[in-house]
Amino acid sequence: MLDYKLYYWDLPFRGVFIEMFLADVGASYALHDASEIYPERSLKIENPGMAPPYLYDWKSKKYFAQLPAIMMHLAREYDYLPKRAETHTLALKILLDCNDVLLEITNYHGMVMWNKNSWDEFRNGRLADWMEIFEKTGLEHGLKAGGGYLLGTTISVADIATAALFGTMVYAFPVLEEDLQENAPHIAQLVKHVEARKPIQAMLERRRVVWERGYCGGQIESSLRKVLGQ
Ligand SMILES: N[C@@H](CCC(=O)N[C@@H](CS)C(=O)NCC(=O)O)C(=O)O
Repeated sequence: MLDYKLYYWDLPFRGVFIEMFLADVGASYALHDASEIYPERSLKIENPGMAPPYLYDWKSKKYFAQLPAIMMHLAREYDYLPKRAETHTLALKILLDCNDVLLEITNYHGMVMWNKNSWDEFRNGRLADWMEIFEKTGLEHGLKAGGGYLLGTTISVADIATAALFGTMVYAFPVLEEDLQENAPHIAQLVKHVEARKPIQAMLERRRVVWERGYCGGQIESSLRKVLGQ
């Protein structure tokens, strides 16, 4: 019997957060195409959600939507949340930050395509600021040269999410590796550290055969590739 069903597209974007977490804790899951729920059944499932990813938890026989909520559900189940009130709250804040970055890099669900000016402004402004926010948070709470984690001395859901966010971004768009190194060198190191954890490494190797360098898909990914010259 499997532990979970994950409904998502054949893309890393939001799904990779969940897959990295499930790999790290050794949970078993089946991948289902998001179209099995979205859009026709979105309102019919228990705990309805607007859009993928959807996680079905076989133990509770419940569906969950909204990436940060899914990550919190898993983190609680597998004890991947910091114990102290401040860092516990920060773990949720980091998940929400990740989701904001995903929304911003897709220019709010691809409402408007990127052009050189708008992208350069975002890349040198808010994207750089986001990277610094993660860096500063890590340095304040546990990240050091050569080791440590974002919120202390043990891995938490915040580390998996941060690695899923920036690791996927720089894998899909290698020119952004320099931005990460410059604005958040300790986060760049954390990404490598988390991606090198054996079960995560094996999962990424397997999935990247399918995903290749894909990111969020659609016209917005094409416009990102165009402005980045990739
Ligand atoms: N806030 C939601 C966003 C969900 C979302 O935008 N899903 C994308 C794929 S990553 C999708 O398929 N959207 C279709 C839609 O919103 O209609 C979450 O964090 O899970």
